[in-house]
This record gives sequence, C-alpha cells and structure tokens, in this order.
Amino acid sequence: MTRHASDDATPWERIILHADMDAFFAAVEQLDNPELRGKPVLVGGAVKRGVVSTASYEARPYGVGSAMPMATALRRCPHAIVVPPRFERYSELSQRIMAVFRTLSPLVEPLSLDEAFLDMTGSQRLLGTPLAMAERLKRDVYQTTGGLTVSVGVATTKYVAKVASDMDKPDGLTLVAPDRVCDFLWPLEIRCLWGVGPKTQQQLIKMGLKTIGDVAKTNESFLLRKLGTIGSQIAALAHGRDLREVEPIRKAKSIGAEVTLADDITGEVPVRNHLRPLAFRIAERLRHKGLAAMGVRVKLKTAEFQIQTRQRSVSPPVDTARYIEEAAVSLLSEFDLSKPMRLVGLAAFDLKRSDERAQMELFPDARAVRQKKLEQTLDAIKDRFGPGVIRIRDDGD
Ligand code: TTP
Ligand code: MG
Repeated sequence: MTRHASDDATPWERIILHADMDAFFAAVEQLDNPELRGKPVLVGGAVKRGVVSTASYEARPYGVGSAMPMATALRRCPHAIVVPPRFERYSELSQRIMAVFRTLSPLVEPLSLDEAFLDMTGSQRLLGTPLAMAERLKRDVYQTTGGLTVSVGVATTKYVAKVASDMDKPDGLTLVAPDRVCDFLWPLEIRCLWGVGPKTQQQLIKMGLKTIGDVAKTNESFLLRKLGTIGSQIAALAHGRDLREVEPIRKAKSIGAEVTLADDITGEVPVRNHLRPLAFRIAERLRHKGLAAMGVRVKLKTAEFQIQTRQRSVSPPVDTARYIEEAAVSLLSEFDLSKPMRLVGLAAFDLKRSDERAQMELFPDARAVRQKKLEQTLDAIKDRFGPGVIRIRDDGD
C-alpha cells in the first residue's frame, strides 16, 4: 500500500473512494478457470483482426495491454493464453461488485463495468477512518466475488482518488491525505491529468510542461489564453481542486427501438442497414436525456417468431449513433443470420449521465468528442427545422 499520509491533522472535507477492478475481464477468467491462474492471459477476439480487451498482470511485463491488436500481443507474449470474452459473465459480476459498493454508501457512481466512485463522507462513525473504509471495500469485494481484487484510491476529490487508484495496481490501496495532495500530484506526468484529452496534453507538452507540478506553477491566465476554458479547469486539477460530486445513477434502464419489416430479410447486410437508423434514433434520445450507455443489445426475430438477443458492454460509455452502430454490428457474428428475419431491434442499456460536467471524464478521446459534436449539430438542425430535413442514409456503407 502507498500512503501519502500526514499526521491526519487536516480534516477530510469529503471522503471519496475510487475503486477499479484489476485486469477485470482476465481476472474473471482466472477466477472461473483455475488453470489460468498465475499465467499470462489475453482476453479478446481470437480472430486474426481481433484486439485485446485486457491482459492479465502476468502478461503485462511483455508490453501487452488493452486495445492492442491480438497479433501484436501474441508476438510480444507468444505463450499467452487467449480467451474469448464472456460479456454476460462480466456484467453479472459487475452488478455484484456494484451491489457491494452500495452496501458501503448510497452514493455510488459507476464509470464503467469495473470502476466506480463512492462518496463515503459521514461514514466514519460506522466504518472508521478513510483507510479503514478502503480496506473494508477491498475485503468485501474479494469475499463476495470469491477472489477478485480491486485497487482503491482515497482522497477528498474525485480527481485525486481516480489518479490514486492507479498508483499501486494490482490489489492497491493509495490514500492521499488532504494536506499531501500537491506532494502527490506534482511529480506526476501530464498524462495523469485525468479527463484531459490527448490533444490538449500534447499542447501542454509543447508549452514545455512535463509534470503536473509544471502546470500548477504556470500562470492560470496564460493557460486560459492558450487553451480556453479548459485551461482554468486544468489549472484547478493541477492543484487538486475538483468540486465534482459523486453522482449516482437514478435507475438503470434502457432505451431501445425496433422495426418490424414488411418483407423478411436474410443475411448480414440488410440487418446492418436496419440497425443504422435505429442507432440514430437511440443516440438522439440518449443525448436528449443526457445519458450515455455502457451496454448495447441487438434483438432479432425470425420469420418463425424465434427471438435471439446478444449484448455487449462498451467502454467508454456511448451516446453517438456511430459507436452504438459499431457495437451492434460487432454482435452480428454471434447470430445465426441464415434464417429470414422479420424484426430488428436495438437497445442501449447500463445508462449513466453524460451531462456537461461529466463529459470531461467520459469522452477524453478526440475522435469521440468530434463524433458527438457532429451528431449534436444534427440534433440542433432537426430541432430547428423538423425531422424531415435530414434523411438517415440507409444504404450500408
Ligand atoms: P480497465 O479498468 O481499463 O482495465 P483492467 O481492469 O483490465 O485493468 P486495470 O487493472 O489496469 O484496471 O478496463 C476494464 C475492462 O474493460 C477490461 O478488463 C476489459 C474492458 N476493456 C476493453 O474491452 N477494451 C479497452 O480498450 C479497455 C481499456 C478495457
Ligand atoms: Mg480495471
């Protein structure tokens, strides 16, 4: 355990925990199959063009990790065992883990299947010190899941808790006492400015800033002039100032749309063509409600009224038609598409809020931000001129 603690003389205004499961998908595979324990495991598409979802900690020293092409990963770590993902199992364990979190605090904000913030302010009488709270959480997750480990960061802000949880992985516990925040943050590299996209990070580096301490020592009005409003947000983060609250989702629901076809269709291409407009409708409704989805589900009904559904998790959460469609299309290989179909359905589930304040952390990727802006512009045009103006292209690609 790393402990950036002092004599604890400074009071904790808030107690925020960030918990992130270690090598989540791979750890689940090792939990369910003892033969995989202690071995390098890659979870991901076994097909040639597949990518790695995650790598077990035994595989990571070989320089493999999430989002890497499977072929590259296997070149670097040829003895790794490749396991196809089982999203339903991960989702089931995720729900169990989130339920454990909710026994410790009513204020739990899941960020993805395997991570969440907890606001534990006011729980001292029940659970003891902030350190005791984190130890309790780790123990409860381990016991409830039968052996999964979680890394925890404890601080007075979401930002510092998030960075801290990553410091001592796997099975980590990093506590940053309120008066040690700058000591903790300032030596870290710019890339630890969580929520700041790669492009902005590049700009900071071009300005000659290497560490968070360098940013903290830079004049705030200079950052504002160079980077716009994000400049002052960055300055605040660099000093560990972050007023964002832990925002629990009100109720897990889903948003779906389906179309019953006049004529039955057969094969992948026509199904894809019907998924696209559904993805547009769902994305629009998500954005109107300020939500993003961590799961996507496709439903098909055969001409004989047999219903098949397949679902998967998506990370980071999606609220654009393009990414919903991508996830939906990736599920099609799991269906038997040789039969004629009479209904195509699509749903987004595991919804979380994606309001402006949350956006900074939800969509750090520039490509996703561009896609969202594009689709928001379309929303605005439609709101202004009515839905007839934009015709959704329905012709594949
Ligand atoms: P992460 O928490 O980012 O990674 P991790 O839990 O595997 O490892 P770490 O110990 O570093 O936290 O993501 C959680 C799960 O989400 C991960 O197990 C697999 C999935 N995932 C993908 O499918 N693709 C991705 O690119 C990433 C980053 C994660
Ligand atoms: Mg994780």
